[in-house]
Amino acid sequence: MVASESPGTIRESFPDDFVFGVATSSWQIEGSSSTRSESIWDRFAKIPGAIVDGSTGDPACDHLNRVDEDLALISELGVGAYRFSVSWPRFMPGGTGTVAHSGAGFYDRLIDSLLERGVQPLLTAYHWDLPQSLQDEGGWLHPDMPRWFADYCHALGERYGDRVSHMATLNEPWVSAFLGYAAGIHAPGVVNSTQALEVAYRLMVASGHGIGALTDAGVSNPGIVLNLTTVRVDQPGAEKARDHIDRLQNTLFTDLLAGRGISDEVRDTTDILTDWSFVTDEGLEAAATPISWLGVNYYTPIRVGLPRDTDQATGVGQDTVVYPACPPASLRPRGPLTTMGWEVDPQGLRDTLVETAAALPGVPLWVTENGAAYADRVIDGDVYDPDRISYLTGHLGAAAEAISDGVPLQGYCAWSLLDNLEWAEGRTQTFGLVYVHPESMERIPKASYHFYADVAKGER
Ligand code: NCW
Repeated sequence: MVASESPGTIRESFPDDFVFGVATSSWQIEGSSSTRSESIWDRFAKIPGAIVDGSTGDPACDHLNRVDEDLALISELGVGAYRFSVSWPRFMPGGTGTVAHSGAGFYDRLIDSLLERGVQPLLTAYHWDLPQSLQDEGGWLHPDMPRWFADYCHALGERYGDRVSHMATLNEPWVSAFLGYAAGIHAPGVVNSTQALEVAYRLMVASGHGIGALTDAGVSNPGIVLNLTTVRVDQPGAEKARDHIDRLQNTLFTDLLAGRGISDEVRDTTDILTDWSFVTDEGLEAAATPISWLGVNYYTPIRVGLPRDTDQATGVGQDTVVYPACPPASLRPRGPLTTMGWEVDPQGLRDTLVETAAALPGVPLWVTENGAAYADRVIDGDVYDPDRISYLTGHLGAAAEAISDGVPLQGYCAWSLLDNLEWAEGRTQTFGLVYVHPESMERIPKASYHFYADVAKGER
């Protein structure tokens, strides 16, 4: 075989300036809840059964006390970026007003230490841990929420904008709206599809105000992170449900960002639940505040089939209840599945990136999360996780192919650095490149950590 035909490394399939990173979020790793105010996830975790194994926000990964060890793990991984979120209840415990000296100082030290190690910090303002005091006022449904969120973002920009170029307002507003307000399986645990639709819109309005505030505070690259995915028909007859799910999963959010508002199809198919009278011209204008980058979290495609177990009263299949007003359908992931039950399909990442680039032309993209949960075991002090390595290999290949398709992809963050508190799944789902013992908190880099380090360093 001649040299030019040799496959080369994964690193070589990306441009030289492409950034490899790793991601976490505050509530999932920090712990030390006594040194911040209460978040909606602390309150939600107290509801019996809300979190499958009864986990609470403590100790999570005890990251507040082990930050040096975790920085060393990031450093040795050799990545160019670390995506983390600021805990709003730690930074601004009252929800509005005063910035907490100690809370803000923790992120100062984290950011400075990353920069000393040559790692670019990517900051997310809101990864689901809303101060409970704001929820008590009405949360994302409160008319003043865009202003409260903008003030919080402005304070973040003032404090860290000199050192952090890329900040995202929200992580996955789809999850906050539809898992938090329709399915009720995430905080605040509301089951009200009408409210879910309104929350989705209001989150995007608040994000637009947040983008404006970050810009005013001097942040050079404000953006947002969405969980987008390609939606496939699994059986003939499921086309209408597919289109509906695609609209509520993807285009509702990308249309608002692109200034296309809320489409007639979304309004028509959901008007049995809501008349959308809460939508205003000012709100739509705010939601379309230009972003300088978009983060895409991708894990799995959605495959839509005919109803399996249709609820006679609503006509909605059990599996699709998170998509308000969905025509009868069920979600039908095909194996291989991760332990989350999520289908493994790297082509889905390529398709998602191509579809997103078409929906938002000219907006630079990052894959801000991609990874897989598997049931890892420690054997003789090591964790061998070939399924995760195979998942990452496939998805990195798909990301490189998306670039060759013309997608302006600038970076990729693996989810996640650590086995952490997986929201309603507690500690039962592990996405980490690093194993974390649930009691001792000992960290053990898995085989996938060493694999990803080789990729980041160009050795693989
Ligand atoms: S649950 C979820 N995740 C995981 C979480 O650890 C992280 O904080 C999130 O950003 C991994 O990445 C995100 N996302 C929710 C996706 C739910 C898909 C459910 C589909 C049901 C139809």
